[in-house]
Amino acid sequence: MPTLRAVRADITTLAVDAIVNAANSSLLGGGGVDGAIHRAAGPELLHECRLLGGCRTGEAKITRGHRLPAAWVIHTVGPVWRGGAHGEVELLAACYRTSLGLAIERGLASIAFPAISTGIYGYPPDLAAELAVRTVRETLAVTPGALREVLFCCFSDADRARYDALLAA
Ligand code: AR6
Repeated sequence: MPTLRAVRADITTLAVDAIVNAANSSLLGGGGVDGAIHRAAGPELLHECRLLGGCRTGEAKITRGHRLPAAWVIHTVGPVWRGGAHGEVELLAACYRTSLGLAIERGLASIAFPAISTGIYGYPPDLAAELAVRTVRETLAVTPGALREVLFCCFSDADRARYDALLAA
């Protein structure tokens, strides 16, 4: 079973095999972590994303990391929070499952997730963190692969504390 760990960092600085991007369905960039990743990766990332034909909510697509320290970027599209009764839970879980699936399929050893959907898309951070940790644990328990480390990349001290508590349980 890979190690699960929370770190407080700008995800664009992490030297892992793959970082996950909380993108939108166009895959053509945006604000938040998506904007930061495109700025750090350089224009070649956008060129590669243009060839992907977008991405549905809950699904994921992989590109090179270009100028990032991470070799790969896994772009996933989280749900917009609309109160919780519109499939948000299942769609957010699918983001973690499909992203891990791509990393495992490629034989990657390390991956870092941001707190998908908890910024501009408004998903309550405590519910999102609980779901993220549970889904990653459940997926890894049933998927053999080379993955050694899964990082939850937190952008605030509050999120870091949340993930530390969940991971200690
Ligand atoms: N490193 C790590 N985490 C970050 C960084 C960073 N550099 N920057 C922000 N976060 P958001 P969403 C955290 O809004 O809610 C974009 O426009 C942030 O604090 O980036 O899934 C896309 O194109 C929060 O905890 O993504 C979509 O249109 C988390 O990353 C839309 O936003 C996610 O916040 C997606 O919204």
